[in-house]
Amino acid sequence: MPHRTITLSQFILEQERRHPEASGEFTRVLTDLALAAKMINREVVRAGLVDILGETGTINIQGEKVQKLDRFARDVIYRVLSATGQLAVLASEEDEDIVPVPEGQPVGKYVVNFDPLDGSSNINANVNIGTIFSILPRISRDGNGDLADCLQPGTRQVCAGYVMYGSSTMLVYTTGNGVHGFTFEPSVGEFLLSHAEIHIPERGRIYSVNEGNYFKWGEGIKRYVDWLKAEDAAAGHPYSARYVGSLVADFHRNLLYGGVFLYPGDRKNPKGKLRILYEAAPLAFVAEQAGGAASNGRQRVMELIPNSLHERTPLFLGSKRDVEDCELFVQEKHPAIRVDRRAASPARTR
Ligand code: P6P
Repeated sequence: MPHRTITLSQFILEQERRHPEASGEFTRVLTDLALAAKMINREVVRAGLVDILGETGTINIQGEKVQKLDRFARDVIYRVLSATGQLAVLASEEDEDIVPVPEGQPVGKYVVNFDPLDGSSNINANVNIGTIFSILPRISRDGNGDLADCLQPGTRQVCAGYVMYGSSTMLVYTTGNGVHGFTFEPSVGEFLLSHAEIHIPERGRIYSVNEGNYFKWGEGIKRYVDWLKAEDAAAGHPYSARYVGSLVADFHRNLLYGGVFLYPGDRKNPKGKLRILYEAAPLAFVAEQAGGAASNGRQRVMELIPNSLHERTPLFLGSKRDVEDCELFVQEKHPAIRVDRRAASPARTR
């Protein structure tokens, strides 16, 4: 059977037909996000040329003010999405407060929380960076959306995913019916289905964490990472350490190969670095739909209800069994800890 070329738009329509209960106009939002991603991709892949082109490393939008790439990405997404009539309100990593639909534009029934260009500090090193998005139904009744529309738990998401920009740009998303990946084909300007029904292995052999923070972590996470690194053939340890420092790139690799991404809290930042609304919750939805898990060490990330737009959370994300092990270490309940303690405690003399 020759491989069928399916564009993202064709796939979305097929999914709507197959899952009429899940279809909603949010698919128009998803389609428009893909358009914005193509526009961002064009600039991101050029960014490596800025020195050669003598530009200032910023984007000159139609002769207007020059902008940093992440601000450019935010404006493209805002411009494209706010023209659809689907949105009630947006929130982004680049905006301190919620972003209403522009005056005079129709107000719709969806909310988009997004990180326009996560990891953008890596751009000059030509490391993959990404857009992370989360689409939710508004809860307010009418008029412009409000803060409460954005501050919903991840379980309310109707769609979530990410775009990873690089030599091969991909869009990966879920609407609650599995996880599907599309690779951008510049020659036709389309995202083509390349990874249908992505499933993350139940257990991986990779851990991704910035070990430079090790001495700031709590005992539980220290013990967990030490356990992963210790020689134990029966447990398949040591795991391999893989850390790009770009969330989308680290998550995407672990999604395909299996493994666990860790961004723990520490004594300086008890809630860690990553935000619930537009980093942890959307990737948690993708991870769970691919058969994986996402936890803050004690609770599903999907159930967290943020009190503010930029609220952070410790994030343990990836293969189900690995996230479970991590939770047990954080909660001091993992059987390996008891064995470790028995081994460490001196033999009792009568
Ligand atoms: P650290 C990039 O700045 C980012 O927000 C994520 O993409 C990435 O996972 C994390 O921060 C890296 O943080 O502290 O390890 O440099």
